Amino acid sequence: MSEDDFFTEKQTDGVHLSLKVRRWLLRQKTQYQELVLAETTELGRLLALDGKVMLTEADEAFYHEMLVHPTLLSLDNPQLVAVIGGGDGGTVREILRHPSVQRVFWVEIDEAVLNACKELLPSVHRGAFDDPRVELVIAPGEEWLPKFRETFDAIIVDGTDPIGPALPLFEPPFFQACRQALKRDGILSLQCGTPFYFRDEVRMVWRNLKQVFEQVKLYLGFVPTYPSGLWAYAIAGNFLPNLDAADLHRRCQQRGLTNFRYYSPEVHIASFALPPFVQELLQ
Ligand code: AG3
Repeated sequence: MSEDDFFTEKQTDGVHLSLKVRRWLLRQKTQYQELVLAETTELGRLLALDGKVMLTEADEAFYHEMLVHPTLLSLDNPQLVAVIGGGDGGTVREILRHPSVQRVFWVEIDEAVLNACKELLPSVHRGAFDDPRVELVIAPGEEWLPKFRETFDAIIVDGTDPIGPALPLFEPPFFQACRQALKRDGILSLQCGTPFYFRDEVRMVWRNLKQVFEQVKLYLGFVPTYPSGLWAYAIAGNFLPNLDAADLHRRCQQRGLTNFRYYSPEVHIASFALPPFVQELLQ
């Protein structure tokens, strides 16, 4: 068995994750990054950018559900949503499940990623590219967003790690732009890495958000193919409602939301309970 049969992410200098590959589907240097799509032996198709796992078919729903639903279910009537990044379409797919949503601006920097995912990851986007509510914009999010004022009910940032080219999406100027582009009770959510290996990054994102928003909360989910599996998300706004599981159940029912793989109202509530080693990062 040769090493070529594996895709390996160097999660840290000393910890690597290797997924056995049955077939390489695409290896391409785009204008922005190195794109890999492959069929793994155990976890379905894999999307990687710059050597980092973005998703596998086996666990992408864990991530996309937890990035989207805590935010959209916190809003009474989300209509206008902006997604920054998320070229595979999984985030947009989950947003479109909310019947009140009228328009999704999907802002992705790399057209090559969009084209590859549209063709090779149909189980992830499930038609999101062709939904009439979706407006696709090819642009860097940090350049596109600043022209909006009090426009969006939610902004969801589905970027790569908060290091390297995606860093501007985790810095105060971009968060300021998000705040201005959100309606008064609008909500921002984003992924911010693993509190186990990426402590400095999680702390940096937390501090940057706190500088800009009245209320910021961190919550956790499990994504087996991401570093350590324990993944942090942040939710921020001027006003974050306190909903209990009964409220969330009611909203899910009203919106016809069933058949989640990871999300549930109980998981939603529990995901905000932070272990001491994570709380320490936020001091
Ligand atoms: N967005 C965040 C992936 C970060 C994973 N990091 C890593 N493997 N080091 C993924 C895009 C999915 N829509």
